[in-house]
Amino acid sequence: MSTEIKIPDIGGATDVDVIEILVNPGDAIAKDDSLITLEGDKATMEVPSPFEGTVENLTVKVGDKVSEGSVILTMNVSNGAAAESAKPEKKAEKKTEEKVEQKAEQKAEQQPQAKAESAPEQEITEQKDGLYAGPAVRRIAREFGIDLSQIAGSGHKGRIVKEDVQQYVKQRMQSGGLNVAAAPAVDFSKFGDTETQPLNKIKRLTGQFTHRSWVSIPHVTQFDEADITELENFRKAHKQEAEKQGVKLTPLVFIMKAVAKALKEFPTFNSSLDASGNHLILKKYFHIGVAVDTPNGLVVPVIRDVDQKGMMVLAKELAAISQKAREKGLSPAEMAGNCFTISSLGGIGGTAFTPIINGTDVAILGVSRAKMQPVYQKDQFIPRLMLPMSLSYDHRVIDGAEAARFSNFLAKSLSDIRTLLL
Ligand code: CAO
Repeated sequence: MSTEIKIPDIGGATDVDVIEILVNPGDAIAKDDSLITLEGDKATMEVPSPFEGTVENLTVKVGDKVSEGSVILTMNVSNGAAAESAKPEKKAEKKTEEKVEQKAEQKAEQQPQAKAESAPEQEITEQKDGLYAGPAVRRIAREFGIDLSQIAGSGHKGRIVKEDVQQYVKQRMQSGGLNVAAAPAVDFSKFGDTETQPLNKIKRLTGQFTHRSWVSIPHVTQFDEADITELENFRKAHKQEAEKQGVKLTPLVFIMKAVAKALKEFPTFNSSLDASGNHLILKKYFHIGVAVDTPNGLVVPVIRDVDQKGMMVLAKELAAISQKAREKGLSPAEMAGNCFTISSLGGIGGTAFTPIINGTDVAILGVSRAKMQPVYQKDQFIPRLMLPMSLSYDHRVIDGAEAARFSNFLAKSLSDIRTLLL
């Protein structure tokens, strides 16, 4: 018999948010199984099924607002249950999170031998994911982006209790901060003259971001070289012409273009992990952050849609945004939305370095100063201009072989200028 299942008496609360749908069409439901979870101002509550039967259609979705009497779903109610339903209906019990938790705790304490199948315990703790955890614990996990399946429950029959979640968060924070003792305060003036200067805001923020990235991302750096002899010839040939248009054509512009091409070829590099760390978000746009050295410290403006822009446009944008970064400072919007970052120290010097991944990126390319080197080709050493590249990547997302392929691709693109210009 097809029956509409409605929101029972929820203590007069109205327009309460539906935060979880716990069943799907076709699911066989026992009486008192939880159907949906609601979140009011003060509590979360699960709505139990008044009957046994099979779910036909859901009429609510996450984010809907419901009140007493709103239809949640239609259910094909089993015969026995239908007969049962003819009896005076037991008023649905309102389960605030405190009540539910308390009930479960009391039960666990009073009846340690209670069977796992016992109906009240299932009603309170088990849901579609097969994990035993009450609504309050689930809500905390949701708020902190925690995957409950990662937590071993210490409660009765492996139930996950609030303390388990707290302990998990504590452990994660400690491992994130490496749980090392704070550096001792040293009075350096004991050893000679000193002067104390406060760190400016940019340096303090950069410190926080790079520290977080350094301790929370397993970095690996892949070193490689690109033969940019042809690229440099092309650049020099067009430098003056570009200058007439007020544009400074540096190797970085070609590198940006080659990176956008490589990101298209290797989509994993154009992604971010979500907050839970269990999903990869692949981006369909190609915005590249470029580290800029300013008198106040390091900032990373983002050049948008690099794949769609020509060299001259990119060179103009890079010059304008790095000048703004140095003279006026950047707005948060100008530093947001990066997919990948390039840190070029090529104008200054060095042979290689290990760049730290920027924010939610999964990789960063460090570029050092190109140098003429003897390269063995066709049975002889010939002078070629070689560009050192240092690709740091997040090993949770990218494997070494993939990084080596990305790096090879990048080197090949840079060594064949035609592929970049086409
Ligand atoms: N190899 C050899 N020469 C290079 C080169 C390379 N890899 N990269 C740049 N050059 C040359 C340029 O061609 C230019 O020479 P010419 O004037 O003769 O053409 C000169 O070095 C200066 O370049 P530039 O630094 O003005 O321009 P750019 O486009 O290479 O870089 C910018 C722009 C904003 C990235 C750069 O000025 C900058 O701030 N770099 C520092 C980034 C940084 O601090 N990274 C570290 C982050 S971690 O702390």
